[in-house]
Amino acid sequence: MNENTLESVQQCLNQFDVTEEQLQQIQAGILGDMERALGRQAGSSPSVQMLPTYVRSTPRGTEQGDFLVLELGASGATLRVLWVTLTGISGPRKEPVSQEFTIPTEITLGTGQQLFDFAAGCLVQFLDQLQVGSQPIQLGFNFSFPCHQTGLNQSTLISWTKGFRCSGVEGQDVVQLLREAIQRQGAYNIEVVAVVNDTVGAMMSCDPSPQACEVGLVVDTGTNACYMEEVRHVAELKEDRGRICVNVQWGSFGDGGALEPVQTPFDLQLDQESLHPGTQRFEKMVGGLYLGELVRLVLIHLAGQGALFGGVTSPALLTHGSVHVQHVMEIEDPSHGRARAQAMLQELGLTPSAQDCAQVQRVCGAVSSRAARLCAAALTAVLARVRSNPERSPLGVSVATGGRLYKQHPRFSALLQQTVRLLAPDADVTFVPSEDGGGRGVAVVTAVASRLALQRRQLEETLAPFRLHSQQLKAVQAQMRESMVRGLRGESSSIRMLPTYVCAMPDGTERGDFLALDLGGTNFRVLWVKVGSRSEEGIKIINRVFSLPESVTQGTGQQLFDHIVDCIVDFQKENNLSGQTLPLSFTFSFPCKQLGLDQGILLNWTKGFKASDCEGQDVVSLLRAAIRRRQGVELNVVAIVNDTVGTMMSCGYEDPHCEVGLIVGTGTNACYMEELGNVCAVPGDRGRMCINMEWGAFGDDGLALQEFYTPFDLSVDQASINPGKQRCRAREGGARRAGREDSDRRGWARGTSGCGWVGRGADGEGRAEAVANLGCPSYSLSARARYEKLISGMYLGEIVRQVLLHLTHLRVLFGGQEFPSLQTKDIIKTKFLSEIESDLERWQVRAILEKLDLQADCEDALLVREVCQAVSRRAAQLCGAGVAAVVEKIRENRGLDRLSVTVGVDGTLYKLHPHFSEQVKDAVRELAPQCCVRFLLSEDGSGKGAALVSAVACRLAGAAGP
Ligand code: 0WK
Ligand code: BGC
Ligand code: BGC
Repeated sequence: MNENTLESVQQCLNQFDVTEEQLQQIQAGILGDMERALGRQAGSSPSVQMLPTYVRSTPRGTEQGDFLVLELGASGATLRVLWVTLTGISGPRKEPVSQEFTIPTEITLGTGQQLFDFAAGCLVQFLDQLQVGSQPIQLGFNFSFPCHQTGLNQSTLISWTKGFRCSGVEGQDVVQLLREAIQRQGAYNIEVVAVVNDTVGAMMSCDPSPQACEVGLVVDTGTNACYMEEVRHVAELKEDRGRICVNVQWGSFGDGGALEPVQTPFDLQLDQESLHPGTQRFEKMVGGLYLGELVRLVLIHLAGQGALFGGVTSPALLTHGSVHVQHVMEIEDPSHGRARAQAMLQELGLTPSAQDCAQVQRVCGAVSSRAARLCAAALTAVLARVRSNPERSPLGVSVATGGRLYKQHPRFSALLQQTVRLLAPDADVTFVPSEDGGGRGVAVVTAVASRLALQRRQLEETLAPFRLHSQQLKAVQAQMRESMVRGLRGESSSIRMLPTYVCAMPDGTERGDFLALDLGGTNFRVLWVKVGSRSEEGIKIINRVFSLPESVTQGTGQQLFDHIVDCIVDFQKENNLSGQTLPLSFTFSFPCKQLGLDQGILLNWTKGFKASDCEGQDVVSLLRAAIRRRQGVELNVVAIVNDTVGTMMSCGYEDPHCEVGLIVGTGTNACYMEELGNVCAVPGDRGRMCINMEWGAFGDDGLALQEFYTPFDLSVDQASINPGKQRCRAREGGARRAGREDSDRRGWARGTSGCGWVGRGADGEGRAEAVANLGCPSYSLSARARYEKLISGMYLGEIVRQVLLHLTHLRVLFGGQEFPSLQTKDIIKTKFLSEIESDLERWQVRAILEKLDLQADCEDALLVREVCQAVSRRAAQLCGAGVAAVVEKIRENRGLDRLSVTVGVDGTLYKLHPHFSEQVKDAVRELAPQCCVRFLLSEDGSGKGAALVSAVACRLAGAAGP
């Protein structure tokens, strides 16, 4: 072979020579693309994809169990099935059983269904031989194509690569497609629990000791890598702590033109004639599927120049794909390569000379060397990312290697490693051959995924009782309606339906200055309310919030009311009202049996209040007594109002359609304008009266809500200040009605049929007896408030805590670590739910948990959010069912087809929770479709409403305010 020929061969092969500088540019190009892709910066179009794999830790070696692994696409048109037994840290290592199947071309280029049916068929064939019986089998799917994963078991194919182009798969979840194919086989109970890229399988198959691999490299028909990245750098995940394995998908590097400086005409021709022109440019210079083709194109070129085979080609040589990577690898074998070259060329119908064979070897060498060096440049870009993580140990990096080209090519791995040392001299890299082609790694990921799947099932089982469906809500609505009617009739009912003696809404003519107290919500407030003309001054409010220490709310009644009077006096002083006797309205947000506007017998405390000597007493008298005890103070208590009534009045001042008051705060309750004719406890049947439902106790009679009470709710109830000790000792309606006939407003209590009313100062039992004798179908002092404990802010946090404790016990949460703070009652405030359920990123949720000394990872944070969402959503739906029952009652009272009504609302849970109010509205829309319900948030709370109640009373009584 003459010099010219050799020269023209050399000239041709020089094109495959990539300089160190070019390699560094490629390394920098890939690193730049990696960072842009991680950042998901708008407008940037990086050519590597950086796909999160949801593998969040390198193998721990603790995984155990038998797993089925299906490998598709790692080694060209073959499919491999493996049975892998993981034996944990201590168990003896078991070699996987595997079988390889060749995929016919008509399948790799056919429909997706054909491909997945073929795969499922291979699984059955394999399992038939293995005789695994009918036990449930967990499968890990090693799918070596670019996929966008949203979890370990959800993966959408972005685009086919290598020799595959099945229709109807791109953009689909390949796990679902495989599940459907397995179902079509109907042979085995196989659960697909994880989908893994082959690079991840390679990385995870490495032994964690002495050092876990943090990079997975595959060079087979295709090429790619993955590595452990800091999760905070992966923009699409919005997390701040921990690591996640990222599938680089470097095969597409250069699809934007970055490789043009090193691409040869052979690369361009190969790409043009490939299955996916214009894509996977880097892979087409490195991957085994293409190296043989590149060699073939060079041989044709050199033959065309007369530099080889005497310028003769053959049909076989001119045939696409006739030279394989296997040929290349064998030809480069230092000892047998030359003979192999001859054999191959003869198989291609050529008559090669010895020089031809030597040149062919050089061509193979040039093509594969470039591939190894380019691959090294890409790998050093990945190593740079791994080593850029400050929190990472300074130790070297272990790279798991896989793929037939890397493993079997005589020089590829050595040249690659040599080039890595050249390009990253200070990177202490260890190359670790992956086991079983990554099959073990896929089984490890499957083990992790099945543990997570079990946790997900346990979470779903735990939260299932909180997920209410409309039938259940309709039942609650109907039961609430029934209890309302029974309550109005004075029959046994858990909903007391207490008359409030508020019979009219404000009409804007009210005037005057009023003092108002607002007790029973989060804050105790004293207010000075100036009611002016609606068109001019409107209503001006000066108020002050006063703290109510537990020693007062759970002390004696005298302490409580003396404290209240102290606050009033302070307020009067601050506002130069001392000595003025303004009408005072008392918003007292507890169940009171009102005997008049200014007389209300406290039936029982709720919401953590427990002041003694109050239940069964007239609260207004207790306040007046405290005023009397405070020398020199004159106060004219004219009305006691429930906060629902205050809220309705306050909103009614803005919107005359407002006829319902709703509170969802520390406690929950509602009131509404009922036809007087339906209120058995109050004489008269013309006009309307506002009824304080006290719906918090709904279900206390055990006739409703039973099915909703989870063990968590029972624990909260048991630990609450008023656990459900007793059930209503109902009296027949008859007796009650008897009492009513002969009573005057005050007489009601004095009815003959046992409606005696106990003087003040009676002891507990007597008091219970007294209340029972009060003729109201209510409960003894410590009613259970079942409905309230499923809905209101005082309890939601505790329900969440109970559920979190349970999930921790199940090791679903916090890795089973039992944090002392989670044992602490009331440590989870309902505002915590509101924060966690607002649109916070995972890391922000994690930060909130840390404030509670709960060390959580971002997965935990997501689970905690799901628990909060389930608990608050149930509360909102149950509350919505209650509102639907009320507005439907009003609609039917008025015999209307459609009702438009406004509900005045207040309460921190309704106002501050990000989704609660909308969920209540959704439930009302669904359960009361014939009602058009507007929810009007109360400004200034119910203190204003209470003042309006006095103002209306004064207006009705024809007495102007002082
Ligand atoms: C503000 C009202 C007050 C009511 C409270 C309920 O002015 O009367 O008791 O809302 O909401 P909470 O403060 O319990 O969340
Ligand atoms: C695929 C990668 C895969 C690589 C090695 C490429 O064609 O896009 O997902 O990891 O081949 O098999
Ligand atoms: C009380 C009601 C009050 C509601 C909202 C409940 O615990 O029994 O009277 O309206 O809380 O504050």
